[in-house]
Amino acid sequence: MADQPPIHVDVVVIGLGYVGLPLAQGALNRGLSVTGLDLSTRVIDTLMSGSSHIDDISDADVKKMLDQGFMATSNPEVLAGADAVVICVPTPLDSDGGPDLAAVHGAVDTIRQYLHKGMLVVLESTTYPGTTDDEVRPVLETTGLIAGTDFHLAFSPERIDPGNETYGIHNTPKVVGGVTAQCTEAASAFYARFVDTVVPTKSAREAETAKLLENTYRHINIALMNEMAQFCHDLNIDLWDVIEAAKTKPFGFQAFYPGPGVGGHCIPIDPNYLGFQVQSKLGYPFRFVELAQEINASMPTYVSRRVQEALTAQGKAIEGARVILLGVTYKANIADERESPVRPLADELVTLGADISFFDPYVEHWTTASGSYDRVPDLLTAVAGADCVVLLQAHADFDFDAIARASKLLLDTRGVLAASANVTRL
Ligand code: SAJ
Repeated sequence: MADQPPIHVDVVVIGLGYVGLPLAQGALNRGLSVTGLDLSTRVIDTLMSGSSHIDDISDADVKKMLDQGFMATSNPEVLAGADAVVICVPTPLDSDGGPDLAAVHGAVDTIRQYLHKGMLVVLESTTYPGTTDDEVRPVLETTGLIAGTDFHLAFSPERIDPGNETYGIHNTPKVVGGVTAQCTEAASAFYARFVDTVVPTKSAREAETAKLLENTYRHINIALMNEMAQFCHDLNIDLWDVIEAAKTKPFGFQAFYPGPGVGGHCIPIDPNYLGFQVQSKLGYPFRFVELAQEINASMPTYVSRRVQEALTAQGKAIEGARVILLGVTYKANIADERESPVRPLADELVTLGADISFFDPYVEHWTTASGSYDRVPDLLTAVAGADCVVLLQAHADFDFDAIARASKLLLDTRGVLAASANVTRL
């Protein structure tokens, strides 16, 4: 119908994944009207049928969102009536390890077609410093509208921690940086409507870089623990005990832990954005990130070597050994398998000739480069029948003591069990 005024909505969220959907939910719960825009008809149909496709939002949550007026659509015309639009699309790495901003560019081009005076545009997708100023702003200003005058443009990093039951959208401080001071003010006022604490930065660049600092900090400190785990084992030092002692220091120390590698859609990926920017813009490497990436990525191979070593100590060859992997997601207590280090571990073990199986309460069927697996039907029976059990994700559903009792040999990569005759730790 021509000349119908666009339907007003406070905010359109582009990208309804683990970042966009909780953001939409948070805004709805503080009385904003929200429409979700996504390219995936599967996501839209799932949400509009009252079901959730992500860990932290239940079906009941989605039904409540629909009752609050939420609508998911693939029709970008909803942007015509939006006071604000927040971009929450994925920013993976491309084949040569640089940032793949295709989804961001697509979202920005869509917004450009509906950009109108007074609109607030916020990018939340993790990216390298300068993206908002140099990649988003110019495209939007081809409309003739000027950022800071006719519309507002800012960056605000997402701080979703999947599975975190303490911190959510309302009580996690929100960093906000605009391409102009007025943009920072406008974006801060927007978020203040549903986030308890808003932290304005000097500009979008500082907000973009703050996110990368947060995740690079984690990435590097995890790598430090992973490297220490290797030489502490060789020096017969119990690193888990070392960490428990060090963390008694009430200031100046935060505990990180070794593990089978670093998974997820953020920690193994985001620091490379900073490394990419430094190398491509300045011509020299961000050495910390490169070293951390190398160490974290080597952990699956290291764990496979530790399995082989443990079997050898029991006079068993890894060739033909039955090895069961417990926990194949990327971290405990969630179903997400993205970038999980357990896949490369499985492939290494298969290459060494092991006969692998898996159990994970969140995963029924699992595929790696070396094969497809169904979850073993009975955990303790499978554990008792295995030559080596590898605990990889310490899901709260596991009865660790029962598993240890049933195991001939168990390699604990998460330090949840005490070392004993049949239990060895990373
Ligand atoms: N890991 C370790 N040792 C540690 C901590 C983590 O091996 O001491 C591993 C985990 O097993 C996992 C990976 O690193 O495979 C990432 O762990 P994570 O706890 O950082 O989990 P993410 O990536 O789901 O969530 C993180 C957020 N986590 C926390 O702040 C605790 C945060 O960095 C970001 O808000 C979020 O990524 C994001 O979206 O950027």
